Amino acid sequence: MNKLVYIGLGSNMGDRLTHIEQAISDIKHRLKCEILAISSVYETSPVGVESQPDFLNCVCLVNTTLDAQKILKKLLGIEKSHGRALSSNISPRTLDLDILLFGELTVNEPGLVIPHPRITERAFVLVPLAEIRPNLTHPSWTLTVTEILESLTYTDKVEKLPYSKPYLG
Ligand code: PH2
Ligand code: MG
Ligand code: MG
Repeated sequence: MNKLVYIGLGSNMGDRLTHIEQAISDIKHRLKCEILAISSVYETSPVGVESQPDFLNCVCLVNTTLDAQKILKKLLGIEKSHGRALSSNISPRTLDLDILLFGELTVNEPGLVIPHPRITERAFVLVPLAEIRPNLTHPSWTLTVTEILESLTYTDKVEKLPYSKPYLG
């Protein structure tokens, strides 16, 4: 069964833009999936972690037949190939790949919770998501992604890189 999967990408270490751009290509090839949309790349202030460099974040939407655990495994493999150390979840990272949504499914397994539990409170995820799919919703949400974003009060920086454009298919 084909599934629409939203993947969040983040980098705040090394050549951030190269990590993000290369990761999109890695996702396409290693997941053997079709990429349906890619948001612009945003520079964002770090949320929930102290004294770290700004992140670059974006979101991509893919069409895949793989199951969630297989995708997770492949995404972890891509993170590793970008030199990500698995030591700590709160230190700067060359590349972080998170499954945000997996079709309309809800998954609650060790190491994998979908929808990603903090999507609805993170502007650095909601802004790029709303850019590519403004009317997106999920059975566990009562609002669309645009409505969630509009109801969120945030002061964190989420700034589109000036030359960055979305790919909308
Ligand atoms: N990821 C985190 C913690 N904080 N802040 C921003 N701006 N962007 C991220 O990708 C991010 C974060 C943990 O994965
Ligand atoms: Mg993350
Ligand atoms: Mg992660």
